[in-house]
Amino acid sequence: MTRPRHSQHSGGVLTGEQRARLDTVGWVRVPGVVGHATAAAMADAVWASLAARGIERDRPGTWPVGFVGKHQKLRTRRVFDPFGAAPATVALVDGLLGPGCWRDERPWGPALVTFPEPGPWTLPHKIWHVDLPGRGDPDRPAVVRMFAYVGDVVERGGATLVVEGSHELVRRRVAAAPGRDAGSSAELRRALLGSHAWFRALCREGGADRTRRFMVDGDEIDGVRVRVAELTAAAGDLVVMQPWTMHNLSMNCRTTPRMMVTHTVHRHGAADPDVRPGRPAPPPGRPAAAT
Ligand SMILES: O=C(O)CCC(=O)C(=O)O
Repeated sequence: MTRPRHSQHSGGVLTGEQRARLDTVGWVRVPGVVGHATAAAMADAVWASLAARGIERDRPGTWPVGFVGKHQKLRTRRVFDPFGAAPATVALVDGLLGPGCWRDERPWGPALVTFPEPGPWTLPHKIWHVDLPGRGDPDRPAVVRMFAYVGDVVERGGATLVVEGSHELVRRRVAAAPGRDAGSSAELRRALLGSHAWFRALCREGGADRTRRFMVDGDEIDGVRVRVAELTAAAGDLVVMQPWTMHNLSMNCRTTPRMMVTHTVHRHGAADPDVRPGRPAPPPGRPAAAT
């Protein structure tokens, strides 16, 4: 397998092995960025906000099904900011963007909350997307994309899904593109599907044993291993994802809501990379956000 070139900075708190994993696979977990008590206080705030909408923690009968949005007030109140203030996060972003090259003033969020829904858990075919356009220095990402965990998120429990290796395929496209402009995020998606049967099959309904095909077997494309992984982690953890990684939301077939937060930090002076994180529209056949 061709090894991607490493970005300029080392990744701060990341060990050499973790940094290599981030570059090769596209994501890495940083455990215990905030303590359990801090994460639990955030979960309490989410539940208090949901209670105002008639969704009660101790009464699952009041729970909606699937993804629930509109947590802007929590963000405005900076409920999730302890993730950003944590020394491990600061060291991580320093390591990736360079000390003094960024300032994170925006409130942490948005929150990603998915309530349980009936199974069986299936691998989605719609909504696979890349947040950023394919522009800029291919070896010096303009942003750090992170997911933070307010509660434990286990397999089949609504974790964000990523296509490992997809960031490297995009990086090569950007490196090869005239003016280092490989197009918008929608164009990147089209290009990946247009060039590789594996991506086309991932984004097409049906096919035998999709979970095995895409999450276990994966494929090798131009020497890059691609595979779908679930970003599972424990309350208080952080996952950093290479910004050109194709990803998606997933069904929560467990018994408790999935509570995560996503956040992006921008490098000073980078042209506005037009990051569009957050939840795309739900696929047909899946319940829309209840509130
Ligand atoms: O809800 C999720 O896990 C997906 C989040 C997402 O697609 C994003 O933050 O860009």
